[in-house]
Amino acid sequence: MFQKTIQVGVIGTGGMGGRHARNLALRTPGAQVVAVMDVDERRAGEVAEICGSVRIFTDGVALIRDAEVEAVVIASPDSTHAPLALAAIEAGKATLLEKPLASNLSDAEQILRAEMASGRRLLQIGFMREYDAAHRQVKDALLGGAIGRPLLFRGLHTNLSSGAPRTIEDVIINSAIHDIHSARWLMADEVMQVYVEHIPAVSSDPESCRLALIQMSFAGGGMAVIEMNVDAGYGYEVAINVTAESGSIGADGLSSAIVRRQQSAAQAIDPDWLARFDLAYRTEAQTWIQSASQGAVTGPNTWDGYISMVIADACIRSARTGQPQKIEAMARPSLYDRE
Ligand code: ISE
Repeated sequence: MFQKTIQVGVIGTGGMGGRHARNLALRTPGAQVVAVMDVDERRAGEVAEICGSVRIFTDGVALIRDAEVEAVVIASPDSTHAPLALAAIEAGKATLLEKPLASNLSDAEQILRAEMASGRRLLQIGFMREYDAAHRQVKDALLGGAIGRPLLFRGLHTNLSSGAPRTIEDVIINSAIHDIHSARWLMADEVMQVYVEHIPAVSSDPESCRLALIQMSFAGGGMAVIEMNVDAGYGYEVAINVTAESGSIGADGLSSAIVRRQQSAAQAIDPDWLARFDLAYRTEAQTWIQSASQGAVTGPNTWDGYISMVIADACIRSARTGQPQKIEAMARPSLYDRE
């Protein structure tokens, strides 16, 4: 099944990078983690040890250029994504890049253009929900065509708590970007217009965000509505539903058992995305390694990362101005047609 073992370098060993490193080193046939990078050497050392005493770097670009490293995971802070993605494209290495593609739209466009100029897809973007079994079932059912054309996507995304109040920009670019991608993926269409309203976390600060309501209109006439609640207080939830021409399909994403006792029914809710999408992250790593070993990167691509940023940018403008915003973007280059 695997052509060869792929030697991977992981940049960023925090929660997400550490999880990718462990999954690749311990649970992904065909992958070998050979290097990790973090500015926090102690943290990098801990992850390196779990991965089997691999080499430790403090410079991400040096790791990317290292001859032993054949494929790269970028899971460092968002502001480092652009220079590292550009270095990975220049080095011609298959890369799993955590979302968002970049921390701003102009960097995202620079990455898209650099990859287009290289003539091949090297980046896979970490929209891991595509590898979640419940999401996959919904997608497959829609592709099967039994309930007709999708008309409306509804998404619910909660975070247990936000700690300090988050800005509307952070909430859209860091959290709701997953839902924006899910809506495009499941509706199989591109977004034409967005309208966003939000409830501030701090009533005197309209830049803060407690809850955002995102509406989107698609080119083919479909619609989406997304509730992004960043301080839910009860748990981490991602639920989806698609209403189609002759039926509807959805998944609440809760896989825990329902316990009925004393006239009540209870179901555990995960605390965070690492728990909720544990299996999806493993499948994502396995699929990425498999495609990289065959010399082609599949899955969510740089276009998906870029257009999500274009939509996110319009969402932020809509929240700030109170006005619907049109999506202005180039047509999708054929390099990014999904397999
Ligand atoms: C976080 O950064 C993630 O990527 C999670 O998947 C998402 O659900 C969460 O809202 C983000 O803050």
